[in-house]
Amino acid sequence: MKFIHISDTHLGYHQYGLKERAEDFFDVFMEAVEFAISKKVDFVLHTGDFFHSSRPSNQVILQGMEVVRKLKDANIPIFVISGNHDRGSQIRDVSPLQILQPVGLQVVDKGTIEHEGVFIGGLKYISKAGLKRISLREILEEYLKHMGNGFRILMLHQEFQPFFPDSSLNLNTEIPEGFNYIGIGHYHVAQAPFTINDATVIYPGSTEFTAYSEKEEKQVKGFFFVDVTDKSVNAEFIKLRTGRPFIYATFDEENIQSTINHIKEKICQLESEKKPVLIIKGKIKDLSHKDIYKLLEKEDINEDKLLHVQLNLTKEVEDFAEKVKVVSLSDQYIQEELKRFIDDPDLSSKVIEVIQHLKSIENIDEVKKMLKENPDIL
Ligand SMILES: [Mn+2]
Repeated sequence: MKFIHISDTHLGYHQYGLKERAEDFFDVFMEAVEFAISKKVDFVLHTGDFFHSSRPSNQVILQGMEVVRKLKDANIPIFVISGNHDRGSQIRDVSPLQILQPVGLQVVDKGTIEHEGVFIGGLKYISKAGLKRISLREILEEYLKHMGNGFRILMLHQEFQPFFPDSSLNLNTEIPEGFNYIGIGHYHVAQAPFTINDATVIYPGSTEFTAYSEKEEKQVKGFFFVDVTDKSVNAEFIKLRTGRPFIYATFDEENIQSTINHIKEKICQLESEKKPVLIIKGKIKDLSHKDIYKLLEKEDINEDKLLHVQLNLTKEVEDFAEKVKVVSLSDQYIQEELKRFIDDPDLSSKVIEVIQHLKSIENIDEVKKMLKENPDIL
């Protein structure tokens, strides 16, 4: 038996407000689907965040349909769970994945199904607040009672230690013995396969870059191609070719030329047909963001060579009156400040979650609409 396991495709994510970025998320998803078809796999597993939003646009729903239909035409079923991004409001609405069920997407948000002797248990994302009311382990023990003697797959989209250091969920204690394959979404950095209670645990990571993370700088995005013989699992990581290349540079105000040279060298080395995104990180003292854009322009590092420049720079300015350091708003800075400011760790992580969600929305009307449609997000 063969299958591919893909996760966190975030279809419809207009990263940096660019339509090209949204297309990138579609391209890599299609590449994985084409791979699955070429290998004639028995099925596809998707462990959540199929869509970036629980309210994908009509165009993005059509893209989702194209993905599912392509597999259906090749007679390959696809099983999916809802992630935190696409599970929908739990009170007023359903997951957008349900829209794709009539074209063949099989949503396994709760419970188990059997597919040609293979048992698949799925559980949609449950928030930290939700996990206070229920026990993950008890749910999974119940699943095992409904699974026969065949190969047993579990699909999850949760925050587990050590990948989410603030989480109280531990794979060793939460997952009962009895599964053969545990596929987990949500963490965007792919991991080498490992074993828990005789089960192979697979983290495919996301198929594209969604937010800057140091851990992802040297990583290539992909998915797993899994071959199972007599319950023994061989999982191979398949790199995606059609993703957007990213170039990372650390800005050094004392030695600007070395940063520039590094960027130019990296651009030259690229073999992708797609123009890269440049991420510049580090600290600036006297320069402004505008100065950096001008500097790049002067060096001919412009839109002919790049799709987008993202400045993740921290500016330290001394405020003469207060002697307080004003630091520009980086993601990490905001999160640390919020944790300090809001004493309750659950509440601060909820607020961070909401902010992360809002970040992908481009204008205030969309924010208002989202809050109105998803009142339980708060
Ligand atoms: Mn995700």
